[in-house]
Amino acid sequence: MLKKMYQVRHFEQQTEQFIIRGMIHGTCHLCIGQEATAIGAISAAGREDYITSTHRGHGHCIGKGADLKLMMAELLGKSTGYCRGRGGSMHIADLDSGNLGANGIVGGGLGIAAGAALTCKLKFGNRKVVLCFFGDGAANQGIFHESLNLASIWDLPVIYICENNVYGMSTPTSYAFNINKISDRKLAYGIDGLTIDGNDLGQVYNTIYHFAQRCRLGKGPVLVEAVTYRWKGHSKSDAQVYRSKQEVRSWMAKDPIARYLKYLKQENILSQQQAGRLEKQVARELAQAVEFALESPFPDPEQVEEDVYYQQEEV
Ligand SMILES: Cc1ncc(C[n+]2csc(CCOP(=O)(O)OP(=O)(O)O)c2C)c(N)n1
Repeated sequence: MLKKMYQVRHFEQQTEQFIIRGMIHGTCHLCIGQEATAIGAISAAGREDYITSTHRGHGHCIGKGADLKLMMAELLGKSTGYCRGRGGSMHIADLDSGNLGANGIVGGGLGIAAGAALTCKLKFGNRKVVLCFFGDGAANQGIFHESLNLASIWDLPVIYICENNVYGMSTPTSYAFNINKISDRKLAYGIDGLTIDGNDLGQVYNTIYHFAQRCRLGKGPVLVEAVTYRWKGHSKSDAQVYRSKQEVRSWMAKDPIARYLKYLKQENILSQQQAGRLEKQVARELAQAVEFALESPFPDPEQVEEDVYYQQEEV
């Protein structure tokens, strides 16, 4: 899990550099600071389980085992990327590994998750579960209510994971909600759920592991609110006038990676040197991904319409 959190952090830092250099076209949302929620939750579920992601989805994709080379190529619009360079940062999907897709529509994954969970129930007898990630802003979309209600009445195996990173663009959750805990909305749907510290990898892992077991017993969906924070602006163009530097610094002091490292050291599981070696290994992997992406060709403009329209097979 530490390696995966390093992968997310390094991938995002490199991405930020590409953004600054104007090499990423379209928008791009960084999840630095939120690593523990994505990695803890996905690591707790099984390889055969599904995820739906968001516009801030690099951590979820890496958690599900995405190839950094293909991810970086996609971000740079190259033909070797996950969507052959057509999707960019917000549209990385890998159906083979159970990643049902990042999504540019706020709340878009909530409907997909209910559908996928219905398949899990009918086809796999609840053996597989769906982890549905969404932001606090998405929890105020109509689809949130429809998806949770349907999943509840049909006992679908979905773990709804609301990543409350304190803002929906520039709107603080304290303004957008009249409740203290987003997980309290579980009451409206007759399901279980709770609010956890999304920067505490162990807490995220244990919570999702527990609920995944419950889902597999056919006990229906749950709503987990993971409280975390994005260190960077909402997207490429965000002057961040809505928050103070001191607030950002106070959350940076709760760095989920540093916190997990401290735990590993305290418990004599990993030394400082071992952690350093692991981080260097990740940096090397990322350098290879960057090299691959930079050397890859852009898609041929002649093929721009390929895969956009459905091709009816001849009968
Ligand atoms: C349906 C829809 N409405 C509005 C937008 C524009 N938009 C993009 S991100 C965003 C804020 C989302 O906030 P949240 O769900 O809390 O996720 P976060 O960005 O904090 O990770 C908005 C309004 C969109 N992409 N889709």
